[in-house]
Amino acid sequence: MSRLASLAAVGFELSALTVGELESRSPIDGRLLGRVARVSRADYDAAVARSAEAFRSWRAVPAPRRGELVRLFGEAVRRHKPALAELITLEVGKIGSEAAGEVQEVIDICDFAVGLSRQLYGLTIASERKHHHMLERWQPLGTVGIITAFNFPMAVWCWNAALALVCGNALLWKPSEKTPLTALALHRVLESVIRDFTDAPAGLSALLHGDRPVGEWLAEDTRVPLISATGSTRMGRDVGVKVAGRFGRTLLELGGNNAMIITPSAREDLAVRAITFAAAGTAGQRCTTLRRLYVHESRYAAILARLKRAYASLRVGSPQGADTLVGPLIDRAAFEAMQAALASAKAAGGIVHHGERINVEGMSGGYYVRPALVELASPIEASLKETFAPILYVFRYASIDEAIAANNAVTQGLSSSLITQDLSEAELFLSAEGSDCGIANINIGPSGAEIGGAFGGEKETGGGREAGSDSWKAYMRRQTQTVNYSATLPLAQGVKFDIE
Ligand code: UN1
Repeated sequence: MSRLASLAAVGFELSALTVGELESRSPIDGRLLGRVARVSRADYDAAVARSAEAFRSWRAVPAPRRGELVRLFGEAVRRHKPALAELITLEVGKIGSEAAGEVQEVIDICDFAVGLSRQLYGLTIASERKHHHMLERWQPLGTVGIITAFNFPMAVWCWNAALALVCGNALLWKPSEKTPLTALALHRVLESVIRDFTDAPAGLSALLHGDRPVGEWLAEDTRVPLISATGSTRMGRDVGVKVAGRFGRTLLELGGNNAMIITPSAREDLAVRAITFAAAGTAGQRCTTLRRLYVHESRYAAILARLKRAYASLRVGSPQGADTLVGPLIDRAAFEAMQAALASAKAAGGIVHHGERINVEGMSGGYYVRPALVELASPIEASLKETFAPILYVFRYASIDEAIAANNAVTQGLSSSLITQDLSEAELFLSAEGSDCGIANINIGPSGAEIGGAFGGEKETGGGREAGSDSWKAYMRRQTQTVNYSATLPLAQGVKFDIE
């Protein structure tokens, strides 16, 4: 626990978090970590009003100066990195290197946003009228509501928050009810930076603890022009429809059902490592987790044998153990969903390897499993769904066209990958006739994306793009401006409208 001590400087102390309706339990052993209060409707309304007020002054602060706030936040996160990572391990059950990696993702997006704060580029456009010019400018949007999932309790918020801040917006954050403490600690770091920053208004960012109703309040609130939500497709459909009903905007990052294709020329060691990290890493609880594997029939037996060996020796245990690779599932419901998917796969004729619960000494309150491999002849209901657990469905294929069609034959469209030494196959996969996902990788698994690229996916994944590239545009209002510096008023398209 001692690593958490640095967070006392920003007013976060686990031992003080003893009151409130929301309980945080560690997936490591089920132990109660702390409690926080759920936000009431009145508190919620007050926070939205404060954020609207904060937005009015923040939007006028020059963007590079807004970037300075984000730079200072990134610096503070660097200082608290060990503590924040420890908290992720405690509350989400990620192994040390993955927890540290998540905090690094927070730092990286801050750095990206700082650079961006001097690059919110618009366009100049040629006008058809003499002595006129046109511009496209990007303006701050307002308050951005950010709804995040348990599995990336810091990074996904920061993809949104860092960009939204440099774009001149105020923030409201509804974290997963499974990870209130991680959110609280990170938000306290931001609050401490805001407090010391002269140009930052007090209500610039608020944390709204709660469950479903808080998400609904945000979705229905016309004072919040953009809702960025990460989570299940079911949640996204709900939020998406509500926000659309009031003509608000959404940025959705929903379910994934990501595939990998192992071609005849694939390097075997690389493939096995890529598969195992992407399918079993983070205990299968990433949106980008590998869930479907298509192996060319000429390689099937060998790859499957290697995978079975690798899975049998995967070190499953407490994420605080130095050499653990697979920590616990988030909770009992996740374990039950996994077992139900495996049972239905078995009933549908699948051959299931592993997937059983593992008893870790002294941690009977945690749900530890050996990641599962399921051999299937063709898709079944379970393989078309996203079960947030380490289950990899393995198929064989004969032709590359068949494999690409199978990659695309699901309702989700987040990430995809192909392992090959064959240039034609790689280029086909990356072409218009290839993967239909938001992310397509060659010789890399579908997970573990860098923040520099736009992150998100197609179809039921929701269509939103976060983090790098030009994702910042989602957090701004596009304005087309036309300026006439002549003494007359020529009309566009040659329209005549001469008055007496
Ligand atoms: C998620 O699971 O919602 O690409 C985000 C990855 C991470 C982010 C995952 N950088 O796996």
